Amino acid sequence: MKVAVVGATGLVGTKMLQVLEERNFPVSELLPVASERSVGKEVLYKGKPYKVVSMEDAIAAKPALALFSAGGSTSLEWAPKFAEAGITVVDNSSAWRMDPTKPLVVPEVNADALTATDKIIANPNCSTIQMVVALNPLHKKYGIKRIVVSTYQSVTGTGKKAVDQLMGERAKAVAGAQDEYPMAYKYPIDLNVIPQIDVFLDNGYTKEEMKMVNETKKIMRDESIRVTSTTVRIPVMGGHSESINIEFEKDFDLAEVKELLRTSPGVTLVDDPANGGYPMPMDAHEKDDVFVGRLRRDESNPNTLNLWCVSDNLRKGAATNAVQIAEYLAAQGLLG
Ligand code: A2P
Ligand code: 11C
Repeated sequence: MKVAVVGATGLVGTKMLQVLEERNFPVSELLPVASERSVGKEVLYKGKPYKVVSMEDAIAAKPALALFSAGGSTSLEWAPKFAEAGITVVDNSSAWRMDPTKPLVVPEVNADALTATDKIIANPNCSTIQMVVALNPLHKKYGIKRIVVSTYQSVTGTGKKAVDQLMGERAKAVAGAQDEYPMAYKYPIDLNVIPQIDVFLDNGYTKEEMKMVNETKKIMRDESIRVTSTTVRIPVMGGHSESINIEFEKDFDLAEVKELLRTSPGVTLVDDPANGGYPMPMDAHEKDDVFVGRLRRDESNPNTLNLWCVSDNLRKGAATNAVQIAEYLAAQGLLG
């Protein structure tokens, strides 16, 4: 299958190439795409160099599939052009997620929403993906009434510039390095915590927080689930962490909750706190699962559970989820 990766020089695009390779996706011809300034540069796939091509040349080559991760405005402009040419787009930006005509998919939760007529498919926000993978099995069994989530998010969610800021600040603090580094955030991130991810909206929440609210309801197909979120950037690289408080309709048995999560696809239960067993970004890094632990009853409220969940935001939160959508489309004969 001919496959285009749009944004192939970026953090997520590079990870998409890595995940396609690792999972042995049937790529017969790869078309890496990036901005005009990168056309002609090379990216590596399966150890071989591939030249970056322009958007126009990628469309003309008529791939069956295009994985997009080049920002919202690029997707708004270009995804419809690919779709019109009959190319199925899986888009990692926020451009199409809340469009009622476009599916927003986490395969473990709602792959059945996909049909052959879907030409633009939205990949959810990373912090939403890991939360719904962990919570959907519990929602099916006990019915979620309300979610209160606070996040601890990796700088990799912002892109390469933020990684360079963190590493630059650290080198300066530790070794007195004088090299210039970019500022992806308004404030230092090393030895700091920034309670702002993306821009503030009129209701006082950030865009990232409202993504978690709105995308969760759409993916879990339940507008009645109440969600409130506080999203926070921390000086970490391996993945996003989330403290989640969930109030259910029905009461639960804690041992049953653990068993349910232990056997759910895409979830790894790490819950042995007495022996230091709980999920951490350093362990989730470069893994595809969502790691869940610190399971305990909220003793302040009936039918309510606390849990801690960690996942590599560039993998399950972005590239792996997109490739899993593509694998589902291919397996069901929904491409081309
Ligand atoms: P380029 O490297 O040429 O700028 P990140 O989120 O890590 O910064 O990556 C963004 C990705 O999106 C990069 O591959 C970048 O390419 C690509 N990109 C940015 N703007 C455009 C555009 N207008 N058309 C195509 N690709 C774009
Ligand atoms: C972050 N979640 O960690 C963001 C990055 O809507 O796909 C992904 C933004 C998005 O900063």
